[in-house]
Amino acid sequence: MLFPIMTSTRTLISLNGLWNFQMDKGIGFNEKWFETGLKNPIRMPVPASYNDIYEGAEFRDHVGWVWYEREVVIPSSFLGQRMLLRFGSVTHEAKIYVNGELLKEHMGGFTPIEVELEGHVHGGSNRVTVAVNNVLDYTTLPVASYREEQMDGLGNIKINTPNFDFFNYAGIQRPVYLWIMPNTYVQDITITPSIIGANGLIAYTVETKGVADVKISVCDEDGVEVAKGTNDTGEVVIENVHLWQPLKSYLYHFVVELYQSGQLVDRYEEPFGVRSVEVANGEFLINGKPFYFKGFGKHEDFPLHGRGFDEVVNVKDISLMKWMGANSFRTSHYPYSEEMMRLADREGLVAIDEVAAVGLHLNFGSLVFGDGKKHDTWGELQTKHAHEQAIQELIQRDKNHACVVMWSIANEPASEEEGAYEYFAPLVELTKELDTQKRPVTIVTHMFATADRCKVADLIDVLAFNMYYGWYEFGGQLELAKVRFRAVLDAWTKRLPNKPMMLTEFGADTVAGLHDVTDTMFTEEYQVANLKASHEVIDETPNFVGEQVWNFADFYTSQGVMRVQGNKKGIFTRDRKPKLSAHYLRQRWSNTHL
Ligand code: GCB
Repeated sequence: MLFPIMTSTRTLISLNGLWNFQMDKGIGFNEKWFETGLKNPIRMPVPASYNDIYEGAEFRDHVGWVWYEREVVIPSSFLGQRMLLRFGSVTHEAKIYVNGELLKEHMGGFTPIEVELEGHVHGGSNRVTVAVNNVLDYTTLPVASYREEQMDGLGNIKINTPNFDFFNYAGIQRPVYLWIMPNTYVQDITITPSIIGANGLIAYTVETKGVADVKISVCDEDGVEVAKGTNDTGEVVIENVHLWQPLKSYLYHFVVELYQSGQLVDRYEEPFGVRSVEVANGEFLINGKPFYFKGFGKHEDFPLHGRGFDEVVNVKDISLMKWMGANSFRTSHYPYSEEMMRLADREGLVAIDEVAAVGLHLNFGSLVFGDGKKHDTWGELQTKHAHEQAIQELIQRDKNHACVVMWSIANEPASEEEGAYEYFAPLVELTKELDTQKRPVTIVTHMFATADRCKVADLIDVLAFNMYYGWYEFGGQLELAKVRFRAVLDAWTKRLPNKPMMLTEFGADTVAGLHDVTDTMFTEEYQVANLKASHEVIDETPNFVGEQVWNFADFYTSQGVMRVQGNKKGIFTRDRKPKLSAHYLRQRWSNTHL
């Protein structure tokens, strides 16, 4: 899938800005708001999560449908061309109407939606209406429990409880565009680079709509053409190739032009990097050199915007990561905006790209906070279809990104329960089959899925652990935590001596400004001590290929007795001020031995 850009043959018009907005208490579809227009709209910025824009729990915690609407003026000169309405994402379910007509339905809140407009719009003013539903359940990714209950005095209440630890922000959270292009057009480009000696070998496939002659060329960063071809599928060689390297990126442009009778009809440019990724002998190799992941699990999360796209925050976050000596992040726990992935390509940040498969564990916490029953996670969940779709859409969208070095197809599933292997084996296979670059695949596991219990470890290329010794186990007892952590890792080394392993999460909740001389949980000093304790252990462990701290910044969550206005495991506060640990990590990560 192509990222929306302007070229000499394509026009891109932003539809960001203020849209009309209305909450729906269950009457919108009956009253046909898509036909009548919204009756009592308020103003809503797009892109943004709607939850924190207006006051009141009823607004923030609304469960169900909301409606967005705006007029889109189409110049008559565009009619007859291909017109796309393109949403970076709509979270989680969308029904998109144009002039009252339902043109698209989409489920899955973190991948783009394209709506073909030709034949459904006229020159002048057209009305776009988007009904957005934030309900999640046992069939969706992420996973949540959903039920309706009759409550005295309140009537029928919808209770939607996330099975994950971030706020269920929703709405039109990424940019919206009108994209106009010729009817004969480049539909997709797949680039598969490899390195042969000093040269880059670029295998490519160009998909087109309509009959045209295809010309492709590769341009370097100075705009100089370094390779060219005339087929829609083939290989070209870049001599003396500049490699894309972690923190030292180099991006070529793959330019596709379509010609009819010698006339240019469409042109598209895709940036790409030449690098190799491989797992061998317990190492993670980028361009044949061992790579050690230093960085974070993150969230798209910021005050007021919620999960809404924010270029300022993205640039700042990458700048802060570089300031710390970090070289990587995981898109925990859902695909991030395409703009962020392009920025990571440009800045040389390495990414583990994750689908929104979080919450696939029905026994985590259910004994304390849930219904107290023992569940059969893989028997009860019905996420297979959503999961396949999520993997397909992620790879379709992100396949050409140099920054993506590994796919994560789930976070903390019930990998220790019967049925996990059978659930995941086909999904790992699907991921490998779809990715022409054959990047490594991982499943991020939780700390209780130990080496003797985990059923998916043989399926994956890198063991990616979320382990909170010194927090969820042996909190405040770091000497004990180290002993347990060491034993757990030793058991993994014994089970899979040749598999690289890394931490994708470790850390401690820390309230900025809280201090103590003797290590005490929640203080800034304890966060440092906790990280140091983990470092002591992993530095002694063979085949350890990286550490990503949880989390880059504090982030908002559902309310609960474990969360103080959100999750406080950030190394930065939610508004990006450093805690003590930022300075400690900066020192460690600037150390070249890692
Ligand atoms: C985890 C989850 C992450 C949570 C984190 C925590 O293991 O993957 O989503 O936020 O723990 O802080 O508890």
